[in-house]
Amino acid sequence: MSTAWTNQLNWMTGDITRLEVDAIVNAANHSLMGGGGVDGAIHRAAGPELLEACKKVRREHWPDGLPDGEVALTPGFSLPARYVIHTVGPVYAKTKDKSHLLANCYRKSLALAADHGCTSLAFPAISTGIYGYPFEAAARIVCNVMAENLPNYPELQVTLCFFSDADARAFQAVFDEVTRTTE
Ligand code: AR6
Repeated sequence: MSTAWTNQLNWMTGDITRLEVDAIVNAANHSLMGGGGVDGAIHRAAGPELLEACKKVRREHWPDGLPDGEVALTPGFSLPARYVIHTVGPVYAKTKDKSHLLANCYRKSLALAADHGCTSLAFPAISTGIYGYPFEAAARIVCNVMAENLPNYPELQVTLCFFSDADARAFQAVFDEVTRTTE
């Protein structure tokens, strides 16, 4: 497998609401009405217009709520980012494999960003906070989605924005393992 995609992927520790990128991804919930974690931080930093834009998305496209693994785009309003891509990660369940839903969040966000001409996109660690997805399993999914999809978007640079150095280190370990075995 080609590893050229690794040049399109970076990661850092920090607050995603501060990033000057074309789009940031929000780990939202079905309602799109805001919440805790990164969702709350993004709504606070973007300002009240974001909630209004999310209400419009619900009315016009997803009256029953945004399903797991789906994506919706709004402007970023007061954020440095031009757009917010809202996605709903799966709630982790030991007895049910929801890895395809988490993969969909990443895959569909990449496609939507590219559709809107974005050349820089930042993701938080979707589902690994309140939704309880084990970090290492999620990191493996992220690596696989990036390896499979980034070659389709050669203009796109992706930043994974972790909230702690421990998460960034844990991702590094998974990334090293995945790229070692796919070289
Ligand atoms: N910048 C970057 N990462 C952050 C930030 C930030 N400002 N704040 C938190 N994180 P979570 P989920 C990290 O819980 O698991 C909300 O209530 C956090 O440390 O935000 O997908 C929604 O409305 C973790 O690593 O999202 C949903 O109801 C990662 O972001 C639910 O939480 C994701 O944690 C979604 O849960």
